[in-house]
Amino acid sequence: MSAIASAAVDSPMTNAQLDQLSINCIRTLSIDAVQQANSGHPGTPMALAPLVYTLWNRVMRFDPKDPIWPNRDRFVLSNGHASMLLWSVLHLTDTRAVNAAYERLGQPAVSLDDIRHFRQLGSKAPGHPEYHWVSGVEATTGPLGQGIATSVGMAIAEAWLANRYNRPNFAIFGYDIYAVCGDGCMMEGVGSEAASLAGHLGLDNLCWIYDNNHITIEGNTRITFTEDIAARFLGYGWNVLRVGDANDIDRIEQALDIFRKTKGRPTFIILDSHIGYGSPHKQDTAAAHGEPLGEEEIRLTKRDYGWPEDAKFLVPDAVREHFAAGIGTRGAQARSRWTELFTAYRSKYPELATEIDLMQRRELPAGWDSGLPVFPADPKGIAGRDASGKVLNVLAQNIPWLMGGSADLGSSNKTTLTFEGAGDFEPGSPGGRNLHFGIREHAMAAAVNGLALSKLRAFGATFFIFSDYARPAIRLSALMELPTIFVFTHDAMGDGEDGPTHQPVEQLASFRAEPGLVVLRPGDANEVVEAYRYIMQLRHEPAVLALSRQPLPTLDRSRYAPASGVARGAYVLGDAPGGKPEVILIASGSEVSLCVKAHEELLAEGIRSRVVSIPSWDIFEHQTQEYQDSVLPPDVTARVAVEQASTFGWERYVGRSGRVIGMKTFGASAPLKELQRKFGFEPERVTEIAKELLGKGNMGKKS
Ligand SMILES: Cc1ncc(C[n+]2csc(CCOP(=O)(O)OP(=O)(O)O)c2C)c(N)n1
Ligand SMILES: [Mg+2]
Repeated sequence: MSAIASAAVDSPMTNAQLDQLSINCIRTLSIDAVQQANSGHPGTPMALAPLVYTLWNRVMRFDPKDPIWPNRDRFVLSNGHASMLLWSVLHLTDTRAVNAAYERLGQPAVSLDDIRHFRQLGSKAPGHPEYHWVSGVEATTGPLGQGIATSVGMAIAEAWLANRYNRPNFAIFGYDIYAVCGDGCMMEGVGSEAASLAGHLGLDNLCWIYDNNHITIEGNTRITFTEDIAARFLGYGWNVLRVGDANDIDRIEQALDIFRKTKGRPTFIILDSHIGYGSPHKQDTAAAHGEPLGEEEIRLTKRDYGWPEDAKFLVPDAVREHFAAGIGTRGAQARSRWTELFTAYRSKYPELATEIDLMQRRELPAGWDSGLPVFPADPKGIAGRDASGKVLNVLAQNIPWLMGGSADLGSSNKTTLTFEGAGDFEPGSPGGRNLHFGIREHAMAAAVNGLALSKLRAFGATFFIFSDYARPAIRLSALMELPTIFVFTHDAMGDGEDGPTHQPVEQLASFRAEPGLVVLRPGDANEVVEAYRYIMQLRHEPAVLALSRQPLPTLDRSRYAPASGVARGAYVLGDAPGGKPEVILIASGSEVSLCVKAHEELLAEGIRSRVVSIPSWDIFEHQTQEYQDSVLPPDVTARVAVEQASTFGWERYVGRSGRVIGMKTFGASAPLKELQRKFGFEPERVTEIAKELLGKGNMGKKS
């Protein structure tokens, strides 16, 4: 009879036996799920089961009955391919599900049936951890390096929250962030950026545990990764610890204890492990990384664990009870103490408590949009980035938990919060609202995700062209349905002389292609205001704001439609008097005023022109067909779209017979005016094409 069966039948087990039983249960669930799915990653769950067991059952303050309790410790599985670790532990701790409206539901976050259907459609045990799909997942991971980088934002958030809301005897926020990572996370650039930032900021609430198994997909890391990682993290200013045996749960607990006592710097624990631990033929090989062990090897491995060889998806009652007695009891007590504390806090500091409540539900405080500027008509106008700076400064005063920063371009992006008391978030001084990410765009975007996961409203900024350096994290923002804000200035050729390295071409098209991401390119200062008004009300979508570097004329809204049309994505700015248009000019951003000029010229020539501002395709396409047709009547086929960006995708608005003035090449280094001439962004070019479409062009004349 196996150890588990005999123990269950005979005498009660010792705690050490229960520990081992629980660890082996995580291992065997992982092995069985991968085998059943015939796909997945068994080896790392087998190796890290003791770590995850120790962290969850002995250390973490997490109440499985309320996985969104604000003061819980956070667990991020940055090596997301090891997802079965998370599914196993969420199942064994009986973590409960929460829906998007933040009401707790009765059902389990991950049922045994979900695990049996690992990686299958609809299962709450998908291939990689997915926030918003499975309760208890703190961040979507899978693209290596993202989880650890996101955890830095979570740590910034905790420090900020504690600084703002804690009062003497009221430690409302005081949680830790644990991230587990592997060689891949250590090799990815974003991990290095994030580690450097966390070390600089001295985030002592942050602990990364590195699974040092010397294995990646192509084999032993001696072929790719031989640096001294401890030296690297010491260089970053982290506290570096080592646990030489991933099965030594007491040592693991000690290391985690040292982390909790370490002040002034983050902790990095190097955990030496054996991928595929217990598998006689696959341990320590790349074969254990990403394929099922196979039935025979599973039998041998279970024998090694002292587990019934033929049992599948076996969860002994003793394991469930052991978790209930560990994290279950500890978590419930911690949460109920906190709830009591928060009740007292609410009566003593009602305003602060209300802020916390609102934040948790992603709601905005009363008066959040009061005092937003209204920009008077002005032919000289104001740059999109300058208007944005003014708006952000008003919003941040109205919304105390709105914060963010730039990747060293704050003065160019105009994202610096300059009002009295805005302050900087700095090492040892975590109260400021201005974050300084340094020239680390990717870590910035991931950190912004971490801030948003912590329920703060956060923005990150850089030049639009460098959004490419942040893209993987922005994609995760959309996948996680986070209301993050990315402020990208220098959105076209406005920085003419900097040349093609700095001139975005394909960025708008590619962000527009991203599901769930709201892309806005406002056409004048009042559209910037309305864009922010729209963005701030988003609760589950990230927004990318593309803003001009150069001044754009502020349209006279007594002559043209109000900028509130932004909320519908596209709107008719100006029309021919009385009657249907014969040609439609469509533009976003800096090309809106250009098209307005062309529109006026066409009207003067007796051509019935309509000009449409389309700051956001995404928003427009969510309007009713009726509205869309009212802006772009299907039977008006003479259409010209103008945008200083790739023409890719514009066919959908101009149709087969329309024309697009856009970019088909990279830009060039020259003053903006010359570039506008070279690439055809001039009103004359627009009118010429419009007339051509109407058969009224100067046919013989060369343009
Ligand atoms: C950014 C990114 N690149 C590539 C992959 C594909 N991938 C998944 S796991 C893996 C190997 C990871 O090695 P390691 O982190 O050491 O994990 P272990 O095999 O030790 O669990 C790779 C290349 C990925 N998920 N993300
Ligand atoms: Mg590895």
